[in-house]
Formats: sequence, C-alpha cells, structure tokens
Amino acid sequence: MENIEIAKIFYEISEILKLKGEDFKSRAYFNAARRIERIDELREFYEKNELEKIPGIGKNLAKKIIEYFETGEISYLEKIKKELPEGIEELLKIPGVGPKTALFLYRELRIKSLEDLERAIESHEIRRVKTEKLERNLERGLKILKTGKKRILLSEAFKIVEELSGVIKNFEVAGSFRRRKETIGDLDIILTEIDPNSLRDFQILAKGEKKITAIYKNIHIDFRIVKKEEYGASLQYFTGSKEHNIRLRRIAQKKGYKLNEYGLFEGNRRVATTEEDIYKKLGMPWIPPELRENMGEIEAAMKNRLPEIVDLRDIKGDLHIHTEWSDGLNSIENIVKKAKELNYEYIAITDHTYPTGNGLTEKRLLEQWDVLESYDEVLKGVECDILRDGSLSLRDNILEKADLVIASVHGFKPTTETILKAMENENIDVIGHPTGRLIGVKTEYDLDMEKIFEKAAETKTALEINAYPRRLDLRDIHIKKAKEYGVKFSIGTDSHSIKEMSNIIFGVYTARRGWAEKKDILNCMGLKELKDYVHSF
Ligand code: DGT
Ligand code: CA
Ligand code: CA
Ligand code: ZN
Repeated sequence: MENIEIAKIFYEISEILKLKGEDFKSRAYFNAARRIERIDELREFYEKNELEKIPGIGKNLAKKIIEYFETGEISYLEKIKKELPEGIEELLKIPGVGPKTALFLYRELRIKSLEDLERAIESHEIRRVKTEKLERNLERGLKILKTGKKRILLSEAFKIVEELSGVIKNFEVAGSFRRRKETIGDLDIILTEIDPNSLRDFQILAKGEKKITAIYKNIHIDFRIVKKEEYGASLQYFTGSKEHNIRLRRIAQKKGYKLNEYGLFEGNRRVATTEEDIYKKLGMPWIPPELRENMGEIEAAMKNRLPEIVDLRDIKGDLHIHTEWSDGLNSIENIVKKAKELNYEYIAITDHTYPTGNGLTEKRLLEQWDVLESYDEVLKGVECDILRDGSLSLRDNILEKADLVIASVHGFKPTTETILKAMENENIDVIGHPTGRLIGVKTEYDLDMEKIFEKAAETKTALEINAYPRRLDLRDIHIKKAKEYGVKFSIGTDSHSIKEMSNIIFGVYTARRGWAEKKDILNCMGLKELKDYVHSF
C-alpha cells in the first residue's frame, strides 16, 4: 500500500507546484503519481535499487521515493508548502482542503487565515458563492483542526482513558500517551475488534475498515483495528515516537528485515509478533515506551546499557505537601492517614513561609514542627521562599532545625544567579519547581540550566521533580541532562489536598522519561538513609 501513499503525496506536490506556476515540474509529479499508484511492488524496485527503471521516474523523483521508504515521509512537500503565499499554507492545514480549494478561497473570497474562513462560514458566504456541501466540509475540517491542535495534560488524558475503559473493551493506548509525555495531542488506540454499539458516545469523523477517527470530550481519537498477528508491530509503530521508529526501521533494513506497522518481515515471512520479539530480532532488549524518543535509547539498548528507570513501587514517600497550616486544605492527621493508604514509609510536610501562600511565620513554623515531632514518619519540612537577591525567607538558625528544606521562587522571575546563590546555603536540601513553568500558562524562567546542574551537583542540592500535572518541573530533558552532572532529584506532589497526593505517579513518569533511576532519587531512600543524606550536606 506504500505506493498509494507515495502517489497521494506526489499528487499533492503536483498541485502545489501548479499553484506556483511550475507547470512542467507539476506535470512530472502528476505523471509519476499516476504511474506508481499502479505499481504494488514498488518496494521491490526500491530494494533492488531499480526505481529509475520505471518510466517517468528520474533521479530526482527516485530520491523522493527512497526518502519515503527510509523515513515514512517526503520532506519536499513541507518545503514547498512553506513557499506558498502566507495564508494559503494555513488553509492547507485544514483536513479536506487541497491546494485547489485553498487557492479558490484565497483568490475568489480573499480568505487569508483561519479567522477569515470562520467568518465566511458563519455568514454563509461560501454557500452563496459555491455550494452548501463545501461549506459544511470546511466547517467540519476547521473543527477537526481546532480540536487536533489543542494538547491536553497527561493527567487529563488518564481520566479520559479511564472513562473509555467503561465503554470499549480490550484496547491499548499507544502514541504519546503510552510514552507518558507531559501533554497529549491525540489518543492512538489499538484493538483487534470494536463493537459498533460502543461508538455511540463518540462523534465519528471518519470510519473505515482499519481506522476510525473520532472525537470524545475534548480529544481526538484514532482507533486502529488490527489483525491479531499484527498487534505487536502496530503497538510498536503507533507508540512511536516517529524519530524512534525511523531509527528502528533503518536498523531493520540493515539486518535484511522490513519493519512497518503490520509486522517485522524477512521477505514475506513474519518473523516477530510481539513487541519484545521485534526488539529482540533487531538485537536489543525491549525498550520502555517512556524512553522511545531517539535520545540515545537505541544505542544504549544495543549495548545492553538501558537505565533501570525508577518505578512507582520504588517511591517511599512524598517530599512536598502543604497542610491547612498554610494554603492546603487538609489537616496533618488526614494527610498522614492518606500517606498510610499510599503505603508510604514517610512524608515531608512542607508548608509555605510568610507571606507566600498564607505561609507561616518563624514562630508558627516552630509550633508546627513541635506538632510534627509526635509523628515518627513525618519529616519536619518547609518550602521556604528564595528572595530576589537569592537570600531566603527564613533565618539560618530556623532552617537548621528542619529535617528537609525546599527552597522555591514564588511571584517573580529569578535570574540564574538568584538560584545559584540560594544553593550556596547549606541548609537547602531541594530546589522546588526549578524552572517555574506552568504548562500552557507560564513559560520557564530564562535560566542557564547547565550552570544550575553544575552547582546542584557541587553543593549536593537535589532538584525537585514537581509532580503537579501542570508543572512537571523539572521536565524530562532537564532530568536527563542533570543526571549526567550527577544531580539527585526529589519527587514531590506539591499537594494542597490529600486527593492530589496521588499525582506522585506523574512525577514518576517524568522521572522515567528523564532516564532517572532509583539511586538518583531522594525519596527512593529509606527514612534513615534519607535523614543521614540530607544532614550530611
Ligand atoms: P501526539 O499525538 O502529538 O501527542 O504525539 P504522538 O507521538 O502520539 O503522535 P501521533 O498521534 O501523530 O502518531 C502516533 C504514532 O504513530 C507516532 O508516535 C509514531 C507513529 N507515526 C505517526 N506518523 C508517522 C510517520 O510519518 N512515520 C513513522 N515512522 N511513524 C509515524
Ligand atoms: Ca497521539
Ligand atoms: Ca494520532
Ligand atoms: Zn511552590
């Protein structure tokens, strides 16, 4: 079926070239598309290096076909799309809008943006000038584009997947969800059969034998209905990432195999059915989905040096919790109860300091710590503020008395120097939410992260992996880099209610995506080891 895919791309290239007035080249792509859509055995030509033997396929077109077989796409298409007049490129992003329609909208109706188009649809201008059918198609396409663009938090995706399991049976979610990325563009669901009745709760956008596209709540879902023997390969393929897959496919080719969403083949013979076996045949152990970002995991796997990434079971406690003493909802007692339910060995209570978040004065803090003395399994902690000059909101003689001190910035944008200075204070054990980002709301501070990692390693200050789903701060790539510097991490939920204590899992996923192992994480230590560790530095 690859020939059909390539032909489709060639047709699109041809139309765009025509719009650009490159008639001759456009014709060449058109003719080539006509030709190859009839050649089912196109892959054989490619494998024998005989593409140029096909009439109408010269060196240049052959190169494009080779690129497709190697990477799954033809970058030339994106390139020429970008060269079109501004506005047309945007219109082309709408599903169902080809170059012809885009040009019509652009030239006849002067529509140069999605906003223009929205207005034209609302005022029924398109219906008047062309047809009602076109108007409806554009309306639908626009809706798909808008839903598709909005990414949701991993935690929100989890809720949706949980609801789905009440509606659909025997499915697995692949894609960025399975890789536990911090945000999810759409859900890619693999199953071997689907009960048509179960689809009633969905808004169906397209329905075919093998693929159903739908909207559920505020997310786009791609269902792939695959054959049993294809399941492992499909799961592997649709888990991605695309970059990971491209590398893997090249490795398969070098070994004389063919890897695609249908299976791993030697000639026409299927040589692996499970994901494990696919990786094994390619000379490596199974790679946890969180690592599949082509960030070195394939090299590591081939050398049998994959990290033993941390697991939820390894987490012995939560190191960032607020109580009703500051801006939290719950009492110390209820939090301790919840900690028991979560099978924790310990927790740290870390309320804010005055004036942040209804925070405690030094006097109140000492009172709280007195109360905490009666709980063996609770660390007397605090989330003290880093002030603009890098000094702290509590005096050293108070900080010294704490079991665990998190220092965080609240309410301003720090410089690198601010954070470095705070880390110089030896009472500080952890820097809380180090980059300050709130996904989709606030961008990261402008910090020289490598300098911070260097100082954190030198001063033995742990960096927090804040598990609050909208923070996830540090993020995956920072963790991986920081680990190279020898930095340790502290996973904390920053809970303001006992319900939020379950967010710890999102911190663990982030840690896993950052290649963090048990030994890199403070709260994988037992209570005594942890106390010794933070007090010795
Ligand atoms: P998302 O949905 O934006 O959060 O990210 P993903 O990774 O779920 O991406 P998506 O939904 O576009 O595609 C799902 C997986 O399918 C992707 O991770 C890898 C695979 N895939 C999609 N398109 C291609 C492609 O053009 N080439 C290759 N090799 N794999 C692809
Ligand atoms: Ca996806
Ligand atoms: Ca998808
Ligand atoms: Zn905070």
